[in-house]
Amino acid sequence: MKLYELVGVDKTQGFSPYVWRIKMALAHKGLEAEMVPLGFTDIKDTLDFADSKTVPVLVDGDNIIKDSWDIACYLEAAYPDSPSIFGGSVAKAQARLLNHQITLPLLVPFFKILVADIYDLLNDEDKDYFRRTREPRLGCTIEETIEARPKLLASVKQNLWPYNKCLEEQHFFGGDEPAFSDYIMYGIFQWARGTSNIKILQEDQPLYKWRTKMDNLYDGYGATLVSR
Ligand SMILES: N[C@@H](CCC(=O)N[C@@H](CS)C(=O)NCC(=O)O)C(=O)O
Repeated sequence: MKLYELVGVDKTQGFSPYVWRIKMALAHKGLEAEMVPLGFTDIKDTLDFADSKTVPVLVDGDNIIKDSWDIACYLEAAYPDSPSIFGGSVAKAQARLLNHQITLPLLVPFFKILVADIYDLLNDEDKDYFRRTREPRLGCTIEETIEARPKLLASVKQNLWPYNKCLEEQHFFGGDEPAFSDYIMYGIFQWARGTSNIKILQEDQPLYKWRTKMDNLYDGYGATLVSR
């Protein structure tokens, strides 16, 4: 099995939130994949065979799967005898909602908070590509996002409220045990950990304690990503 992931200059430190979901899902199922590190400008040509412009892409024998949600569904169906990633069809339906729900309140502001630090991790060719593609989306230069960080951090903290509240009442988003909903959320915090030293969570928050539990899963797999 091969999993294609996104890296900067350091090819050992994959930082894509979408790839981390799948890394955790593979660990959940006790599966191992060979990681294939790609820079932003490698993605298009390398993943042409998969008809994908983004990572993650998973190759499992003759099966080529793109998009993190579809990869999770594939793993669940292809490996029914190992622990369920979703924990049942209702939980899967709810994870699908979470997958979309986090986009505007979390992924978008996280991206704006992290974008300048992500830029710093890239090689020169990827830096050019990243600036050219991201600045039109941001509506400002990468450098100008730094000024907006305090405001964005305040809105992220507010948008994290339901997730903190939920974790006051249960151990994981999956309930008593971690499930794909947890990996979707954890991917966002891995993205932040691997790219920036900005502190997003406070020690007294349920999400902070949950992240520590997530770090400790599967022999501390998530914590192998170096904090910036
Ligand atoms: N919906 C996709 C999104 C994947 C995605 O956006 N991946 C980013 C890395 S975090 C990517 O490969 N971007 C390539 C590019 O922007 O050129 C999924 O869930 O897999």
